[in-house]
Amino acid sequence: MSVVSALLNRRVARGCGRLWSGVPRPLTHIRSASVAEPGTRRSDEEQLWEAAGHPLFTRARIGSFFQEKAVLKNPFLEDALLQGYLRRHLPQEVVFSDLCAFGERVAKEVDGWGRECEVNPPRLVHFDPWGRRVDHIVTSEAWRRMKDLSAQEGLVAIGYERSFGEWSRVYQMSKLYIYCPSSGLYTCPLAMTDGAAKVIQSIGVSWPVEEAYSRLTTRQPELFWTSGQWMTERQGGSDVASGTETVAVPQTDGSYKLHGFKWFTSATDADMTLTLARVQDRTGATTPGSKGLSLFYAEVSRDEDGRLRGIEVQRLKDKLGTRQMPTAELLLDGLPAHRLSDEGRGVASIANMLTITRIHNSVSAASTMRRVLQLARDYATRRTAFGKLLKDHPLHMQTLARMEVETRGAFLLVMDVCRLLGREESGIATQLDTHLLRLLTPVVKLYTGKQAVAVVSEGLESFGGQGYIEDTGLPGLLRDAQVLSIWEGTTNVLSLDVLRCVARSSGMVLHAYFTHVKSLLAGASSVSSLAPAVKAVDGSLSELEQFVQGAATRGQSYLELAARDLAYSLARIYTGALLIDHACWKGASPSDSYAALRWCERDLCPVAAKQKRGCYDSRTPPLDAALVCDQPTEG
Ligand code: UCC
Repeated sequence: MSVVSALLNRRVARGCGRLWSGVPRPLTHIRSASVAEPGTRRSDEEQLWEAAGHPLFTRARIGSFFQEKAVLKNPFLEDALLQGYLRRHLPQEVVFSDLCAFGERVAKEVDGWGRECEVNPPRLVHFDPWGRRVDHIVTSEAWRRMKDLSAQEGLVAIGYERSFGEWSRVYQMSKLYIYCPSSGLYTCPLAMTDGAAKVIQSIGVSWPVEEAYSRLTTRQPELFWTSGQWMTERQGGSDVASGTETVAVPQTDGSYKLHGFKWFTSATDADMTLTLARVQDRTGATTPGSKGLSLFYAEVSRDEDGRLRGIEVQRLKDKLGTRQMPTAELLLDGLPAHRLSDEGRGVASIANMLTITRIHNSVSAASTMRRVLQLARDYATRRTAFGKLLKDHPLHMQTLARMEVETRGAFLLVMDVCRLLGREESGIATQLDTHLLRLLTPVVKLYTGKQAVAVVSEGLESFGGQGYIEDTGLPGLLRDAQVLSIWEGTTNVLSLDVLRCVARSSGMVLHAYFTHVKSLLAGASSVSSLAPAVKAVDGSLSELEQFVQGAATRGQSYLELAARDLAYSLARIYTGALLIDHACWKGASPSDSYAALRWCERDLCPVAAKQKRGCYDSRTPPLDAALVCDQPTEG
C-alpha cells in the first residue's frame, strides 16, 4: 500500500472513529504492503498511523509485524556432522545423492504429512453401523502415505540388502535420522518391522515366516508389511518374565491359539506381530518365569465377516505424546500363531528385536535433538530481541552451542553402535566388536533418551513463548521425546541390563570397552590442541577401571545402586573418546575439535565421584527411602 492510500485510509478511519464511537468499528483494512523487514519494529504505515495520533493496536488494527517462523531446510544439507561422518566412513556418491534427495523430500513434502498425522490422529471404530464388531483403527491418509514412502525409500530394506557391506546399517540409520522428526512417528512401526526381520533372520528364513520376511524387507509398497512387538501385559512392561499371562494352546496341526491381554501394543495397525506366551501342557499348566516364555509369530487378519481373527481391540491409549500412532490394548482370544523359538527361549529369542528397536530409539533421540537445533539455529537468524538478531547474542549462542555438543555426542555414539551392528551382520565383527555392541546397546538407548528430553526442552525455550504454542509443531517434539526414555526399557531397567551383560560375559564386555577407548585415545596422542580432552577422558577411564575393580568384590545390591551412574559413566567416557577420534580425522573441522573439548569438560565418570561420597554404601538406601517418604512432623 502506498503512503497516499495509507493516508486516505487514515482519514477514513478517523472519520469512522467519530461515527462509530461507542460501538465496534467495522474492519478497516489498513495493513501495509510494505512488509516490515524481520526485526524492524514499525512499518511506514504504522508510523503514519501513530503520527496521526492513533495508538497502535486500536480496535481492528492488529499491527503489521509478524514474527518470522523457523524454516525447515533440507536436513541432510544442513547437517555438517552427518556429512563429515559419512565422508569419512562411507564416501559413496550414490549415498550422498540419495540422502540429499531424501532430505529435500522430507523438508518439502514429508514434514507436512507428519504434521497431518499429529492433527489427525488415529481413532478406533468398534462397531459397524449395524452393530457388528469390526474394531477398525482408522488412520490418516498421511500415515498411510508414510508406509508407502518407507518401502520406496528402503527404510528397512537397506539394512537387509547390505549393498554397502558393513556400512549398510550406518546408511539406513542416516536416512532414518533425517526422516524421524518429520515421520509422524512412523519410525516406530519401522523400528519393530526391522526388529522382526532381524529375529526372523536369526532364527532362519523358512516356513512359516518366509513370506513375512520378504514383505518386511521389500521396497515395493504394495507388498510391504509392518510388524508389531507385543510384549507388554497388564502386570507390567519391564518385568516381562513374571508379568506375562498370555497362554499358547497347542493345536493338532502344530500351530497354537493365543489367549491373553496385551496392555500396550504400539502401531497396532501392523500386518503381523511377534509376541511372547506360555505354552500350556496337556493339563493346561504353564511354566512360570522367563523359562516358561516362548516366542510366537502371528498375522493380523480378518475373517469373512470382517472381524479381526482372534483379536479384540479394547481401546486406543490416551498418551502424552506419540499421538500420531495407534497404541492399543488388545484382547487375544484365540489368535492363530506359530511358535518360532524353542519352548522357554522366548526372551532370549526376542532379544534381537530389542537390540534393533533400542538402536532405532537412539537414532530417534539424536535425530530429534538435531531437528530442534536446526530449527532453533534458523530462528536465531530471523528473530530480533533487544535490538539485534538472536544469533548476535553470545549468551543465546552459548546455549545453542551446548545443545550442539550434546547432539554431536549423541550422534557419534549412536552411529558407532550402528557401525558395530553392521560389522556383526556382515560377518566381520571381532569378539571385541560383539562385546561392545552388547554393552553399548542399552547404554546408548538410556543415555540418548535422557539427553533428548533435556535438549528438546532447551530447544523449545530458545523460541521463547512460541516454543510453547501447539501449532508451531514444537511442543509435539517434546512430548514425543519423553517416550524415548520409557519404552523399550526404562533408564533403570537398561542400567540393570548393563550389569546383566557384564555378569554374563564375566566382565569381557568391559574389557572390550577399556581396550577400545584406549585405542581411540592413542590415535589422538599427538594432537596437542586436543590434549585437555584426551587427559580428561584418560583420567576418567582410570577412575572407571578402579571402580570396576573395586566393585567386583561388592555384593549385588551395591552394584545395583551404582548401575545408573555406571551406565552414564560408560556413555560419557566413550562419547568423549568418539568426539576426540572424530576431531583427529583429516577432514575434521575446527568445530569438531571444539565440540570434543567442550564435551570433556563435564564430569565424565559420575560413578567414581558418587562412590567417593558413599552413595552406594549400605546405609544409603534407608536414607534415600526416608527422604522420599518424609512426612510432616506433628506440632
Ligand atoms: O514398548 C514396547 C513397544 C513400543 C514401541 C517400540 C518402538 C521403539 C522404537 C522407537 C523409534 C521411534 S515393547 C516392550 C518393551 N519392553 C522391554 O523393553 C522390556 C524391558 N525389560 C527388559 O529388558 C528385561 O531386562 C527383560 C525382559 C529382558 C528381562 O527378562 P528376563 O527373562 O528376566 O531376563 P534374563 O533371564 O536375564 O534373560 C533371558 C535370556 C538370557 O539369555 P540366555 O538364557 O541365553 O543366557 C539373556 O542373556 O535373554 C537374554 N537377554 C538378552 N540378550 C536378555 N536381555 C537381553 C538383551 N538386551 N540382549 C541380548
